[in-house]
Amino acid sequence: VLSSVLGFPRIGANREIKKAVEAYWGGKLPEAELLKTAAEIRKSNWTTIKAQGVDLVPSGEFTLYDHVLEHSVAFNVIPKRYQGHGLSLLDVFFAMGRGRQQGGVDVPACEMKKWFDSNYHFVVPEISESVEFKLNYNKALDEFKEAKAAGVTTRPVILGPISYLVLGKAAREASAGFSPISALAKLLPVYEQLLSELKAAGVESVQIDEPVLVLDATTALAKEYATAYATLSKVSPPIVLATYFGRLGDNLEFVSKLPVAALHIDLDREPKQLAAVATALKSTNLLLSLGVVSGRNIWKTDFEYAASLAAEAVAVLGESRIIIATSSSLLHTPVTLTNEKKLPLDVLDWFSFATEKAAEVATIAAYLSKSTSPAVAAALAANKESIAKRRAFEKNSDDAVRKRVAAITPEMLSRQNPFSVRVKAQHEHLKLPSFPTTTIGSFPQTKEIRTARAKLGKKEISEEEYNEFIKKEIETVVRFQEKVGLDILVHGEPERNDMVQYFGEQLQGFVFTQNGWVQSYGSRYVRPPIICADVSRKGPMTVEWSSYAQSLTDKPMKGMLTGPVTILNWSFPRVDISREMQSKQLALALRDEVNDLEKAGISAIQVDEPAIREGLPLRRVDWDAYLTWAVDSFRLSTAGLTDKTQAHSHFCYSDFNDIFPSILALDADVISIEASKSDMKLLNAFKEFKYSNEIGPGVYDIHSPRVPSVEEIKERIQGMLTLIPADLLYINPDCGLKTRGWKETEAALANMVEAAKWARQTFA
Ligand code: THG
Ligand code: ZN
Repeated sequence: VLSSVLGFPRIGANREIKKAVEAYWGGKLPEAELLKTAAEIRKSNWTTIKAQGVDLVPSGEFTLYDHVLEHSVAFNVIPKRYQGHGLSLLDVFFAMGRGRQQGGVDVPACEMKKWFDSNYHFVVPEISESVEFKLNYNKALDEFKEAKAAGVTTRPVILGPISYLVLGKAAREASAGFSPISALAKLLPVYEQLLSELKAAGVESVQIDEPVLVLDATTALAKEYATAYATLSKVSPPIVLATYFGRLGDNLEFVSKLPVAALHIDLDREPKQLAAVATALKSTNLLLSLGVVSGRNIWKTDFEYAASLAAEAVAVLGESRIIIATSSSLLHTPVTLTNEKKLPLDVLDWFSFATEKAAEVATIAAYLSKSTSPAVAAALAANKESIAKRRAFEKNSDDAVRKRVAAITPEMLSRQNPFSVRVKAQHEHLKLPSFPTTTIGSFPQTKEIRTARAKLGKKEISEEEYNEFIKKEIETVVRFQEKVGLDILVHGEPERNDMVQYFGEQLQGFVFTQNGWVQSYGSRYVRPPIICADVSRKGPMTVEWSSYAQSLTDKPMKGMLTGPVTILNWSFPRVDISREMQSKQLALALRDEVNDLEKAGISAIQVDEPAIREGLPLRRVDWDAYLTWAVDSFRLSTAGLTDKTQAHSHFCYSDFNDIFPSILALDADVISIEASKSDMKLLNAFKEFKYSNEIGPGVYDIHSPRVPSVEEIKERIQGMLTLIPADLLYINPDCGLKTRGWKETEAALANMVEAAKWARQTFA
């Protein structure tokens, strides 16, 4: 039984890649040095995975920004606006990822979207009839050779043609009704070239990722799959077709007939699909790759359970046709546990990060191969003991929390009066002009802020010194907002590392890592906290800072909280109880915080739910169950407010035309959404569904350092007014400002306020 890993984190055990990439962007590291660091990390990844005993080591999935963007650049899917500036291909790549405003070049970034239901973002390919696919470079081949030279024979990984096109969107210049999938016939020859080059180089098998095979809509693409893989299999090394994050469902019918060498399925997410898949493959000669080691969570794999699943497959297909694998790429897990020095040893023993997961697939495969190695026997025994201890701990529920969840009543989910009544009380109370201006909450997280936090962590400064520092930062942010003329202020969140980690660290039931970084987009990483017990609030979490900020100004100060669904989605959740239970526990903790903020005199409270859309199940039949508890959780956390206090919420990448009724059902008084990169199509839904609460679609994109002009913002406001009534419109950026520098923030917000003043004169 062979073992395999589908992909590995890119960051490096000590964040080498993040640091090198950011240094390169800052002009502090030459390209050659950046590429050298990248090569070192790749080599380290390959040798690490191999050293764990893994048979099939991935290559080619490494990237300095995003693997989908990498694919676009390699296949020459480069929009015209990034061409002709005399940039190197590497700088074109980065310009597409993050925009560029330098040396006379001024281009915004391409759109980013969430990678399925994860917190990873990919750069959306822009396809049109006029795209000329060609191979600018063969990354799969280059890195295969590079690994070989380093002594590791790898299995190259590439994103499949159909997933690539389906994840793309029609470019602006495409004709109306153009669908990227119609470019398949033109794209396939380039894949043929790529794959035949791999074959010529002696590649033994290639992993082609087709994650869209777990989506409902893919059923309509059976013919495209048949054609594409018939074509590719003729010239390719044997293909391992990888699916992950969900179940094949009905798509199994055509997938099992594709001319590939192996099929990979995700048994972490969907163990129940195993029987059907094994049966469907019985009459074929395909191998079956079993994704039993989670690529999405950090709990140690229960070897006995994994082996029992594998035994089921072996019974149908025989041992020689089984591969033991990670469920997906390990991109979504931190690099290694060895850098965690602060977790209690008994807790540390519950987890596996990417490196440890590589060892897990190897051990499970050895176990199934009836290995007699003492090391394998020892690993099995240790696993059994560790799993038993964790299960024993998980039985210790917090009775008070469980009782409180059981006692949630329908009244607790509804505000006292409908929005039409509340809005009057709120405008009177907050004294807002038309087109109120606000921001999403965070202000630039400067080097000074990060340094102060790091010093506090190392006890180089006292808590008092740190608090004084934070107070000064808050005051700076408040004075700036007053000066620039914003209407609803924020305190800027200098005390927060991350909007989820910060709450995780203050809530009972979480543990957190020192170095558990997971890529979110480009060079940006997060450290998801880990939920390991029932969740409750130890005491007020944000009240002191918000009250302090409010004491500095007569303008309304918005309190800032992260919503229950988002905390859950951006943490590593427990797997022994349901996500619904965890979400409701979080909601009750937040409800207490919301009520305390109101009591402390805060009259606008934002409960952010940027992750509500990404948590939506990939299959439609599963939507209702999720949306019901997700909406209830948000309402539970905000419904304790009186009429005069505004409940705000914020959503990123608001691709939520599908879940519109649920957005309405949240009954937030004001929502802000990221619409600036989605070409306004989203706003149509607000018109269609007659959204009647207040709303601030972002008037500019904060993910790029580019400063939007007043004219540009006015145009956007004008566009919005064709779809949203003037009395409901708020003016704000499309997301928090923490990744921005002060200089561009000041300029952009000044332009934004000026555009809002113009709107008041022109439309009020
Ligand atoms: N927190 C979490 N997930 C997120 C976001 C978040 N997912 C979606 C969106 N926001 C992603 N955006 C960002 C923006 C900035 C950073 C990370 C994700 C970021 N990270 C710092 C870095 O990489 O240097 C590290 C921050 C820290 O010190 O903790 O700036 O906001 N969970
Ligand atoms: Zn956002």
